[in-house]
Amino acid sequence: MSHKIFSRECKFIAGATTEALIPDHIFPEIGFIGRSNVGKSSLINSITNRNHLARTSNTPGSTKQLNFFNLDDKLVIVDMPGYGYAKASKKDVSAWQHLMRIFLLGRVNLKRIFVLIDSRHGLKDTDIEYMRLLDNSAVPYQIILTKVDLSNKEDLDLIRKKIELNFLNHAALLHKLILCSSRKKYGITDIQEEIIDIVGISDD
Ligand SMILES: Nc1nc2c(ncn2[C@@H]2O[C@H](COP(=O)(O)OP(=O)(O)O)[C@@H](O)[C@H]2O)c(=O)[nH]1
Ligand SMILES: [Mg+2]
Repeated sequence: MSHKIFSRECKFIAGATTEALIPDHIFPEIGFIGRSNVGKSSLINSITNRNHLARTSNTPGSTKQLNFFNLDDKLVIVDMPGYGYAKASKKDVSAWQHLMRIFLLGRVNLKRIFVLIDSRHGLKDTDIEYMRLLDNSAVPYQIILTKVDLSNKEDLDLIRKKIELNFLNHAALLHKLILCSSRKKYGITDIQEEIIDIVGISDD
C-alpha cells in the first residue's frame, strides 16, 4: 500500500550549485544519485506521484545541481547531480564532485542514499568510484536497479548476482537490492515503504 504522504504536497525548496546554497532545515533527507540518464528524475516523480516534479529529459547530465524537495514537511528528497556525463567539461565535473563531497561529508540530515543503476548495464567504474565516496562518508546507501522493464529475467539475474558479489567490498552499502521500473510503476511502493522505514513516520 502506498503511504499517504507520497500524494501530499511536494515543494521544490532549493537548487544548490554551491555549498552556500545548500538549504538548512530540520527534516531527514533521502538522496538519489546515479549516472546521467539512469532514470533518476523519472523515479523521483513516480515516488512522489508527480509528473513533472523533477525534470526528466533526454539530455544526459542536464541536472547539475543538488535539488531539494520538501515532502509534506516530513522529509526532504535530494536529487543529486548525475555523473558519468561524457560531454561535461573537466571544470564542471570537478566543481560538482567538490559540491558532492562537501555535501556528503557534512550532512547530518542525510539518512540514506539510493544509488540508481541501470539494470541493463550493472555497475560501471564511475558508480564504484561514487560508492567509495559514500563508504568514506558513512551515509548508508542502497542500490536500486532501474528500467527493469527493458531486461529479461536471465540478464537481470546475472546483473543482480554480479552486484551482490560486490556487497562486501563496500562498508556503507546495504545488502538489499530494489528493482524498479518507473515506466511500468513496478517497485515504486517498495521504495516508498523503505523511505517510510528510514525516516520513521507513522501513517497519519
Ligand atoms: N523503459 C524505461 N525507460 C525509462 C524508465 N525510467 C526512465 N526512463 C527513460 O530514460 C530516460 C532518462 O530518464 P530520466 O528520468 O530523465 O533520467 P535521469 O537523467 O537519471 O534523471 C528518459 O528517456 C526516460 O523516459 C523506465 O523505468 N523504463
Ligand atoms: Mg534528471
